[in-house]
Amino acid sequence: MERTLVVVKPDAMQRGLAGEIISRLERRGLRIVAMKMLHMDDAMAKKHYAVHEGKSFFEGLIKYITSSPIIAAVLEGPKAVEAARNTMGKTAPTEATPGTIRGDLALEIGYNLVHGSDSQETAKNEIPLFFTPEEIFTYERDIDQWIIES
Ligand code: IDP
Ligand code: MG
Repeated sequence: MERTLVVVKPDAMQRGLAGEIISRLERRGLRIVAMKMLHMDDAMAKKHYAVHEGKSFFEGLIKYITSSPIIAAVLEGPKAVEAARNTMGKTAPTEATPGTIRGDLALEIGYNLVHGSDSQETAKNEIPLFFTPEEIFTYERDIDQWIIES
């Protein structure tokens, strides 16, 4: 089953939107298989956002993501990467469709509330930065028979 990394970013934590964000992803049908609260330090932030190093917004992005504790989670489901990113909406919230997390709850690209892996390959690289294999659970929910086609 496909997995994706989700991060409830500092602005979402400060605005009390953690429950709302996780709830939207969970209600979509995605299964929470790992979750923790942590405060990312500089080194971890730079590793997580290494692909953006050198870009104009990089320093601001590192300052933002390390400015408050965050919640990291691994969500699982069919096409979990695509499902999570569609539920989040486009990176720039003003371009995100209403009904998405960013389209409903955010305005600025630098305060877009949530992170989601952009491919299965990215997810495989991002997840181990936040979770050890022991922290990721393998289980089924009774309701999965009504969400996931076998
Ligand atoms: P994503 O989070 O939708 O995958 P990316 O392009 O990977 O978007 O960018 C990572 C994060 O960097 C964004 O979510 C946003 O927080 C921040 N970011 C991206 N572009 C800009 C920008 O132009 N200005 C400020 N922050 C940006
Ligand atoms: Mg990205």
